[in-house]
Amino acid sequence: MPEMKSIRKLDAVVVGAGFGGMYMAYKLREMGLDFVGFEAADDVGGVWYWNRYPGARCDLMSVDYSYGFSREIEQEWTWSEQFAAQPEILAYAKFVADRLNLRPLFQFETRVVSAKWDDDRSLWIVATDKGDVFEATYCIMATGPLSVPKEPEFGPLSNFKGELYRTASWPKENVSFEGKRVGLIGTGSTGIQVVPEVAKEAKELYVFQRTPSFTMPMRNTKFDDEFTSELKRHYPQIRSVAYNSPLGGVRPQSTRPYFSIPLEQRQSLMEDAWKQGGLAFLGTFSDLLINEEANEEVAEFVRGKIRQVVKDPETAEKLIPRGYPIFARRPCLDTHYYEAFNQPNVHLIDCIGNEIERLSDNAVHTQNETVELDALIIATGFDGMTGALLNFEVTGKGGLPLADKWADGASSYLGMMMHGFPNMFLICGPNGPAVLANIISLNEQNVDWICALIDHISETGQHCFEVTQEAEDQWMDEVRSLAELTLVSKAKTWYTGANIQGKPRGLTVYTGGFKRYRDSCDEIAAKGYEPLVLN
Ligand code: N01
Repeated sequence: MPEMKSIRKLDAVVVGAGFGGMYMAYKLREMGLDFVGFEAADDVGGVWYWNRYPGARCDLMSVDYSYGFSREIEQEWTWSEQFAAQPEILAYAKFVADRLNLRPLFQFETRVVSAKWDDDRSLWIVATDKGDVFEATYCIMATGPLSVPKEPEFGPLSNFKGELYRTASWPKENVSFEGKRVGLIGTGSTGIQVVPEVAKEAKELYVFQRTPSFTMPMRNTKFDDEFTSELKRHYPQIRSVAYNSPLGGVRPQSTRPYFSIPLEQRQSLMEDAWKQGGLAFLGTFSDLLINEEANEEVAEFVRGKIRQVVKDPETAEKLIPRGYPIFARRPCLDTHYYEAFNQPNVHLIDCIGNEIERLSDNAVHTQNETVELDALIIATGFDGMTGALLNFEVTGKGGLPLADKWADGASSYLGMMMHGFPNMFLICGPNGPAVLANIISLNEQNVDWICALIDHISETGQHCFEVTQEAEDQWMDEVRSLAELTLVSKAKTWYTGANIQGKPRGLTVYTGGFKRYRDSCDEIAAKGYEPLVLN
């Protein structure tokens, strides 16, 4: 343990300098609060700082996946394409940090190691790995839903003595796979983006796939000057549509149920959606996440496309997802993923019934085969939603560890607060719409709502809030009953904790959509924050 230094008293601490933490820091400074932000990385960007693997790209449109709070930033920043790649998104985060002078508000390369509520003095005691201790009225967790990578079951990874890369902490230096035998484990959104890029370079690429994902062509496009100036003229309208939509983004929505039109018309609309790319399917029919039969027909259509693209029928059958609804796992958007399997240097290793057992000096050993490699890429996903918050010591009233509160599953109010954890805010926490909505819109909405509550508390002469157990239970009932209406919980995913051994199962996402969620939050504020006890 580092030696403890002096204690600094603050109004607030903010943990994380991703898009949520950056906007929170900006707002707190505007409000004149005394606070410090902490960030483990040496710069801003959060998930986009760490995930700099080849092919990393956002599958939400760049104009959506950007801040709407500053008209100046909207006008000064120019996106180069419809779906921005990681370097451009990280450059955007840095641009915002420079433009708003946010970096002095953070201590970089600093991890928070504990956050403990002091019952007697009603404040948070926050300690860092630098040995600093802070006492703060508010503790604001902007730790992100996907910041702690999953440790795969076949570990330890250090058993492999060749070049080892994790997509979630990719090196800053250029990595060359030229002339190398490369293995890739994991075929979620991340692995699917890696495959076509590494396939261009590697001598051989072995893709270890357990559950095949449904992926659709992204069909990304570059923006020209004319389009960009039109876009910039229309930002207010774009934001308004986004904030009033279920996804918090400008994505086509449909009110047409799948079976409301004849088969031929359905087929023709699906062909159009496939040609259009992106998530056009979700804008073509309204009920794909609630009607199992409709969902299965669309899934079968996509399976047919995989058979058309992948030339080797045996490989195509292995790549075809079965046994769970399409869109129940996060729908992936790819650029020539299936096409990559037509290259002679790309090999699919099916891990169904052939689990990866262990790594050795220079190989991956599955139950049935040994694959010798020079380099190995791990893209096995994240301990989503709760991982970051359980990664250090967080204790609430009466010394209650967060891990105990969440022993049977993460519970919260609006994904922003928890009974037993007064004056703590979560930005995009579990049981809010994060991961099913545009997280930048949600970050902004959460931060604005939290800051309005902080203002309200100080205006009413109070300094402490806590959500009641009753209100939290009611919110969790709503989260659960909405989840039962959708097919989202019918797949084994990180959404439900099913990717981590021993993690409590259950969908920790509010599935009512961004607009309905925002309305609920606004209503609570309009009624004077009744479910919160202020003192
Ligand atoms: O992680 P995942 P991800 N043996 O959990 C496999 C966001 N994101 O990093 O399903 C063999 O989806 C696992 O197989 P299985 C996005 O929200 C966004 O790809 O457990 N395989 C699966 O194939 C996304 O949902 C963008 O059978 C093993 C893979 O690893 C989230 O990040 C881009 C294994 C993990 O897939 C996570 O995506 C990228 C084992 N022992 C990511 N253990 C955008 O574009 C795990 N796997 C915005």
